[in-house]
This record gives sequence, structure tokens and C-alpha cells, in this order.
Amino acid sequence: MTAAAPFEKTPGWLDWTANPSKPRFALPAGSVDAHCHVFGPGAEFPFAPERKYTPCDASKAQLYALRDHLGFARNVVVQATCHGADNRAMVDALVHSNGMARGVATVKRTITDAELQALHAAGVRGVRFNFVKRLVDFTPRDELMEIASRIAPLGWHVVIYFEAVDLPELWDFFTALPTTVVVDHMGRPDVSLPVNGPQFELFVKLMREHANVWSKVSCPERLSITGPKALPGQTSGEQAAYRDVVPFARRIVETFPDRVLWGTDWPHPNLKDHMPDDGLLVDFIPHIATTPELQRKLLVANPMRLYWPEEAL
Ligand code: 0GY
Repeated sequence: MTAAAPFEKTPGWLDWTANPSKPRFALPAGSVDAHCHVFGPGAEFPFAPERKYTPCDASKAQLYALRDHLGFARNVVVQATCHGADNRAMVDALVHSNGMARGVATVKRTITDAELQALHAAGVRGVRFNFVKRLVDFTPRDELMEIASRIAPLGWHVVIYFEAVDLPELWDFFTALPTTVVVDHMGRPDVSLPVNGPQFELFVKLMREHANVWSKVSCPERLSITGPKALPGQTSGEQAAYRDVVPFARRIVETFPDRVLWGTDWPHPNLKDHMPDDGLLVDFIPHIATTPELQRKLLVANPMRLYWPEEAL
């Protein structure tokens, strides 16, 4: 008899792909997967009572096996909302990475200075503020601003996750943050709208007018409507998998080459239609960062500057 799983997955949950393909794109040496998560395992690190979904397990060992398979050297492990502000699973992944992983935590205003120092010692270099309503309950802005002012002296940054339609309302708060600010997944644009239309222009304006704002050009699989299938017989350029996301991500990479990051988003929470092949996601990179120099900045120089500044050139 096998022991009952401690947590029942959300109905319809899609598990991560166990046998991703080997990417054809050779990642530059020292590349960083700057957005990924661990889930539990639930029996060891229980999911938070306030979570909005219950995922499959996705352990640190499985994450680091994927890192090696794809050709990455390092990871940035971002606290997933299913663990709330209990950062133990993420921290456990960092401390068992031989220094090859750094992290982004979720914290509450009740956190003590000693607890912040302990997170720093484990490798945490940022906090995440989440404004996606299906993922989290509302946190008052004054609490978030208080947290931002406490982590700023540690040299940490703030990662923000929001939907494009909410940017106008969140603008004043974002532009008042005292740290580097990293936007998840380009602020989740609606890629059926024009790349130079008002919605995406507002996001470009945020980055243009605020030099402390960075963006992850990640998650084509979340944003795409055309999906993972390339057009028949085509493997490059606009014909690639997730081709409707290419103009958006490419514009951000080419306009702000020193303020972009890329990550797999493994184990891909909350996808409804398909689970991406992580090898195919890596093969998306040369479509959005089209020269070796842009690729080196996106995958090595930028994440090293933000997460391992003591090693960055
Ligand atoms: C992502 C995206 C999602 C989820 C989370 O922490 C999370 O639960 O970030 C999502 O559902 O869009 O970046 O992993």
C-alpha cells in the first residue's frame, strides 16, 4: 500500500513535462534561468492554507536536473504563491545548490530583521509583490511600501507580477518603489493587440521613463494565443512556436538590452491548454534575442549583475 498523497491537486492540474527535448539552441556558458519555482514536495514542505491552487510536487532535485539537461548554470528560484509567505521550500533549494541558485521571497510586514538577514544568508536577493487577483489576496499598498523600504538597504529588489490592464492603476505605486523593480513576463500583455498599441506602449513607457525597471521576457507559453506549434516546415523567425509573442519580447530585448532577464517558469503553474516542452522554450530565445551579444546580456550579464553582483564583471 502506498501512503496517501498529503495534498490533492487542483482538478485539471497539468504536471510538468518529465522528458523535455534537448534544445537546439546552445545557451551561452554561465546562463541563468532567472524565473523558476519549486513546489514542496508537499509531504516535506506543506502548501500554504491561503493558496489559490494546489500543484503537483516539483522538487529542487528535479529543478536542478532540468537545469543541467537544458544547459543552464544557475537558477533564480521565485517563491510561488502556493507556499504563501512560508519560504522554506525555496530556501531549502537555495542552500542545496552549491551557491548556484539565488531566490526571491514573499514576506509579510511582521518579518523581523534577523529573519531578513537569514534569508539573505541563504541567497535571497528580492521580494515578490503579486497583484494577479486569481493568485493572491489583496495586500495594502502601505504594507508593501514598508517592506520595500526595509529590503532596500540589503541591496534587494522588488519583483512585481500584474496583468497589463491593471498597470494604469498600479503605476503610481510601482514608480514610487525605492529599489530596482523587475516585472514578471512583460506585465502580461494581450498579444492579440498591436505591439505598438496603447496597452504595450504604456509598459514600454514605464521602462523608458524609469531606469530602475527591468523585465523578464519570459512565459511565451502563458501569453501566446497561436501556441507552441510552428507553422509546417518552418523553424525560425516569425514562424516559430509562440510566434505571436516574438514581436513583444523582441522589442523589449532590443530597446532595453541591459535590463532584461529570461526564465523557464518551470514547473509552469496554472496552465490550462498545454504544458510546454522546456527544450522548445529554450529554442524560443534566439527569436527574441537575435545576436550573441543580446543573448549574453539576457542570459548571463544581466542576471549575474542582479543576483551575483559580487561575481559579475
Ligand atoms: C508564474 C505565473 C503564475 C503563478 C505564480 O507564484 C505563482 O503561483 O507565479 C501564474 O499562474 O500566472 O510566474 O509562475
